[in-house]
Amino acid sequence: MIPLELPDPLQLAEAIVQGNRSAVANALNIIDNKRPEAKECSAQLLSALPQKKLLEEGHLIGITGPPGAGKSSLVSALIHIWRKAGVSIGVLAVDPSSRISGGALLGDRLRIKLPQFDEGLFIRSLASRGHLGGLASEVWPMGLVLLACFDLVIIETIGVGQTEIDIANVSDTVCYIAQPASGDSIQYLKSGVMEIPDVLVVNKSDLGTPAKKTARELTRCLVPPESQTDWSIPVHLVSASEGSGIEKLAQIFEEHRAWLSQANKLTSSRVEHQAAWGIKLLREEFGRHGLELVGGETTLLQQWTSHVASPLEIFEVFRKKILTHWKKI
Ligand SMILES: Nc1nc2c(ncn2[C@@H]2O[C@H](COP(=O)(O)OP(=O)(O)OP(=O)(O)O)[C@@H](O)[C@H]2O)c(=O)[nH]1
Ligand SMILES: [Mg+2]
Repeated sequence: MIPLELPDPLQLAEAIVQGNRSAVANALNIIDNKRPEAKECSAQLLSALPQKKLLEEGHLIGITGPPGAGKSSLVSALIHIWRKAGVSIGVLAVDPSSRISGGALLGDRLRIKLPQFDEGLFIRSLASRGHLGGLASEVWPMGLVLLACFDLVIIETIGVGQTEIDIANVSDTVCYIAQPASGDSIQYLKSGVMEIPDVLVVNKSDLGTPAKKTARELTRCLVPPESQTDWSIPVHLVSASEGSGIEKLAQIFEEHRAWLSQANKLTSSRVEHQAAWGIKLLREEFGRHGLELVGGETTLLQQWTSHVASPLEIFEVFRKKILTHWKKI
C-alpha cells in the first residue's frame, strides 16, 4: 500500500483556526479516511484545536426534516443573509439514506445554490451512514473542525429514526423543517420518542392554507414552557423559494444561541454531546458488551462529563480501558 502523505496535525490545526478553507477541506478528507495513520492524524488534529472554540464559541445548527421539505433551499436562503452580514459559514450536508459513499450523487441532491467564490463559505457533502443507522461517526469530528474555523456551522440531514437523536447530539440548536400537509411532522412530535427540536419551521408558506394548517397543528402539539426563563419553541412559517420569513429565522437562531449562553447551557451541552459521540464510537467498536466491561453507558457518560480534557484524550483513555478488560476475557 502506498503510504499516505499526511500534514503535520499542529500546523493543520493552526491553519484551520486562521480560516484557511483548503486546510479545512484537507482535515475533512483525513477524518473521512479509514486508514490507521489517518485516524491517528485526525485524533492529533482534534486535540490540537483550541478547546475554547470547541466549547464556548460559534454556533452549531442542525437542520433536519423529511425528504424534500426544503432543507437545502432554506440553507441557501439563510447563507445569503448571513454572508451579507459578514458571518462565515461551514456547511456539512449529510445524506445517511444514500447507499453510495463519496458524494458524486449528492452534488445533485444538495441543491444548495452557491454564491460565486467566497472565502467565508465552505460546503461539504457526505453520503454515508453510521454502522448502527443514524449519522456516520465522522460527522462529529467534522463538525468540530468546522466550528474551529467558522462563526456558524450548519449540519443538514434528512430526519429519520436514529439520525434525529444524532443530530440533537451534535447541534446547539436543532431546527426541524416540516413539509406542509404531511402528517409526518405531527406524528413525529406526538411520538414523544425524540426530544422536541428547539425551532420548528414550516417551509413552503407560499402554498398558503396547507402550510398555515400544519403550523397550527404543530403549535397545538407543543407544551408551553414551565417557567419564563425556559426556551419557548417557536413555530415559524417561511418560504425558501420566495425568501419570506428567512431573516426572522436567522434572528430566531441568534436568540436561541443567546438563550443558551445566558442559561449557561452552551458549554455543558457541548460536553454532553462530545460524550454522547465518544460513547457512540466506542459502542460501534466494542458493542454494548464492551461498554459493560467498564461499567456501562451511564457510568461512562458520568465519568466523561466530569473530566476536563480534550474529547479525544478522554476517548483514548476509555478506549484503552475497554481494551485492557477485553484482553483479560
Ligand atoms: N413551493 C415551494 N417549493 C419549495 C420551497 N422550498 C423548496 N421547495 C422545493 O421543494 C423541493 C425540495 O427542496 P430541497 O431544498 O431540495 O429539499 P430538501 O429537504 O433539502 O430535500 P432532501 O435533501 O432531498 O431531503 C424542490 O423542488 C424545491 O424547489 C418553498 O419555499 N416553496
Ligand atoms: Mg437537501
